[in-house]
Amino acid sequence: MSTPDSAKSKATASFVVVANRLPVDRIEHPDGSVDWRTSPGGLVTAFEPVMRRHDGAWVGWHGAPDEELEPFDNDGLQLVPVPLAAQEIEDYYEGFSNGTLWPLYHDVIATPGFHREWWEAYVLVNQRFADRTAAVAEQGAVVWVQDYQLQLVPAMLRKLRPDLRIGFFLHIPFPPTELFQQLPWRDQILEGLLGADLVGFQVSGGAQNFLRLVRARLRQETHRDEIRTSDGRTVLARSYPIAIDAKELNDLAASEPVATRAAEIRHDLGDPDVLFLGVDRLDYTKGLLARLEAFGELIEDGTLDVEKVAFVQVATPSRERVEEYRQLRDEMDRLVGRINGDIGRIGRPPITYLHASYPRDEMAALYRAADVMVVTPLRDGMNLVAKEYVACRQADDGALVLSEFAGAARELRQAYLVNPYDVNGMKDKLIEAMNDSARNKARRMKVMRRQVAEHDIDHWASAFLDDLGRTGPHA
Ligand code: GDG
Repeated sequence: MSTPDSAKSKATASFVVVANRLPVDRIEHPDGSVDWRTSPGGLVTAFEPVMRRHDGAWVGWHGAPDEELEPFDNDGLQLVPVPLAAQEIEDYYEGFSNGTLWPLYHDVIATPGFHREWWEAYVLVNQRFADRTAAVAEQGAVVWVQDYQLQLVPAMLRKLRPDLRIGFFLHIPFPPTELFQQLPWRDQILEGLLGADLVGFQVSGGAQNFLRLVRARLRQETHRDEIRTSDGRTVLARSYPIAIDAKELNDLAASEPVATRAAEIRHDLGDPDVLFLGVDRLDYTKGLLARLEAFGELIEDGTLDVEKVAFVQVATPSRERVEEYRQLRDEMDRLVGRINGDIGRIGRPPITYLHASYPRDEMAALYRAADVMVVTPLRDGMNLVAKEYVACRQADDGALVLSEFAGAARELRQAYLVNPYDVNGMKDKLIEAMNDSARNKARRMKVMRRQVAEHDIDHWASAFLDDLGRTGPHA
């Protein structure tokens, strides 16, 4: 596809974000014309506002196989597409990224596949990302590489462009050393990351795991959060808990249309006394099955009355070509079908299961409508949904049930914390959250709202970029 001249991008940038995906989806109109629309998802949601303010370039795959696109501007963002062949999508993206690294980094909840052809594609594609970035970055530019799909890029880029200041941020957990060492290519990954001046993690445990591995496996010297590499550089490894644009979401949730829609949602659900809500990508790390089982049992054993409560579970379609995700979808269909079939009444299905993606204002209305937000991942780097719910609760009401194993649990200490593997514990916590006094709920919510408002997305990005600015021999 050719890009109109007017939309062509300027050639280089002083600030470059590198991520697996560009933050846009392509829309093809019936007349054949093409538009790009900002796409949903954790990374994009978190990152786009920062990007706009910096007027930088974004290097990433545009989402379609076997297609080479010229760099272009969209909605004020300079976008640099990286092409991927269909086989590379299978091996690098669905394979090594989502079939090896994703389960390995999430406590091996699913079994990681170790396949040499997946690894080879990962190396090749990472090199392509590094090459494209080297071509768009100005002399001395700041480059911020994102996430587990691109862990080799920092070292590859440093080799091509030693003048650059390179940061890397991992959005998912960095695993305990025992698990990481299962990876046949463990040293290459560590060396790849060490190419950065600053390696950022969601929580300090991740940074510590990394520092331990670098010391033990690569025999590099470390001092607190600094690594002195054998080629004479200093690399920092620190935590930067990712955040949300709390003000924007707060204002959206406060708006009249969202308030009206929230009331409408409750009405359509039969005006339940208590509305429980889950919002997740349909992913085995998110703990969906155990959560719904816990809720179903509470109705089955008579603790909750199906006439008085409702559970809405939004499960956004995700990675549907990866086998484990297809299996999870079937299991969810079966479980929800069984629960609703066994204990539902006419007009009162206990669980409203929505396997779909919704616009942002609909999400805000759901957050506003829900009395108890249920966020129970088995392992999660951060979990933005938990923070989003808090940001929407202007009246300091509502309750957040949150897994101890989400990064967000470090900051949202006043949530009703649960072990998501403990179904009975979860049942107790759902009831506790629901029945707690309005006063207690408000006390907890106030503290969490302050935390989310003060540590917002700007704070996150500046903390990382300020530290990056102070690193390296460039200073
Ligand atoms: C990864 C890490 C880390 C979901 N459904 C819809 C929708 N969403 C939005 C949510 C939220 C985002 O997607 C999901 O973010 P999470 O943080 O909850 O989870 P992951 O996708 O797994 O993200 C995670 C994150 O990266 C950032 O570093 O926190 O730990 O796994 O913003 O609101 N948005 C819309 N419609 C939907 O149907 N508009």
